[in-house]
Amino acid sequence: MRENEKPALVTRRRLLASGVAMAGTIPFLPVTRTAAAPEPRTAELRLTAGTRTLAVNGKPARVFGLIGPNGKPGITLSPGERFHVDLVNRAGASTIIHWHGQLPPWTQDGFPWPQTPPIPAGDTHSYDYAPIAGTFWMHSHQGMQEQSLMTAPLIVHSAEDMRADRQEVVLMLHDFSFHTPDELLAGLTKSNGGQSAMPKSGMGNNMNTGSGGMGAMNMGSGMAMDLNDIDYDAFLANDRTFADPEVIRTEPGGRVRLRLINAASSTQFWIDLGALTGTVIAADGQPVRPVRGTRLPLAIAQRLDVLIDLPGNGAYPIFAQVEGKRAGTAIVLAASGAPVSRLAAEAGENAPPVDLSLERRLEAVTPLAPRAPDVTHRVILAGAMAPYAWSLNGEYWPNVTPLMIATGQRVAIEMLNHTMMPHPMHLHGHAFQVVAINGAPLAGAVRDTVLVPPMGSVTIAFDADNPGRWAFHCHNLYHMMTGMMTEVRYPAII
Ligand SMILES: [Cu+2]
Repeated sequence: MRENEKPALVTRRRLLASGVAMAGTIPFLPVTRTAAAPEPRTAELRLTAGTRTLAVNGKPARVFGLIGPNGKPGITLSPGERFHVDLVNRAGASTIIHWHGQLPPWTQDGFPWPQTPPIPAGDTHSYDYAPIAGTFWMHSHQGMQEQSLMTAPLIVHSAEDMRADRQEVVLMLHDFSFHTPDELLAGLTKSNGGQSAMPKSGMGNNMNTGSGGMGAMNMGSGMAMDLNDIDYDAFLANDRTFADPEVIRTEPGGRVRLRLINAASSTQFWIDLGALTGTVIAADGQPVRPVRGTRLPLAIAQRLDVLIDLPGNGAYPIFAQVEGKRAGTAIVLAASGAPVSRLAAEAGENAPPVDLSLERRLEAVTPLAPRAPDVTHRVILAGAMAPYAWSLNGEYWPNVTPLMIATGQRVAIEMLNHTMMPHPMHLHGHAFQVVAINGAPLAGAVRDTVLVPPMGSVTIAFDADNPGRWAFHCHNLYHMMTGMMTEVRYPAII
């Protein structure tokens, strides 16, 4: 809630929260606002791309940031409010910000097409479109600024959100290195797997040798899959590490809507609710039929909304453990007044690879209407760790052949992963439904990012209703930077 909004009724919860609101949390919503519903906002909201300093492992870290009109990261919109934003570039470098999962006209998507170049340092660019409600995020699509934390939450409230008596908590995840993104990429692409600036156990080995390095996991078939291309210095939850987690005060016995956002550049997590059980109610901002769980896989760029009923007066850590590692990060939900002790040591065992166990259980509340596809594109995901390069249909961005679609078509894209890496695939400008996994039909979630596991396949379908040029890519930043991106294009777009 922004400062100029005056709710008619301030609940006990809201009072409780207002004293402890910290970066990454959204202050409570009023329960009753019928008499005081704000007029639709007409003025632009200001979003500033800039730099800031974090403390990570006791050392200062200079990173980018996207600061919204209330001085906190990102933007939160009220029901019916337009995304009417002036993006002010104070980052000292050109930038362009993508509104991940939102469905604006393509010229406002925040992707550096020739027609929509990056915003020069010092300039301001305006956006104005009707957003869709849910948990979304924003990140730079310029170079590797995303790795330097040019990311923020983008939360669009629905009318139902405003009626519900529940505390909203945003948990945004990052991977962090004191090396520059250029150094990290150079460490990966150095030929022959030789000594790099950032040695990674197992890197440079043949991917099928099952060398057992930190980043390799045996799949039980004698083959090893590769995880975690980069050895990061820290993993962050709302910019904080496992050793120094954010503590969010809650109402004893209250209900929390946890908005999980994996904003990491190259890391997938298992969300572990510990002693709590949650109910997943949305994936990538789009409502799904409720699914209960305590350990939830979260691929790069994905979001999950989870309702949690807090059992009492305790303190409850929410862990995010990196796949293939013991390491991770956390936040703590602690009842007002409850003592918060130091978190126990990190997990005793490496987490398994993030998988499609949850994806298989998800069902969209609003699925696509039944219809056979008018066009089906098959896309082969290829590449390897050595040499480090990744492709779609044998092509490396920007030298690609667009996948052509036309307005009114039902489009299917069948993605076949011929690699030993998982690839979180993201389509801009459209929400798609997951309609098959490994060839088995499914009436799955409607979302914007889906994981295609090693040697697996996933088919998505969507209605072509947003003419333009749209990026379609792996959301592992280093895969994208070495080629794993193509274009989905409508005809007659120039
Ligand atoms: Cu990938």
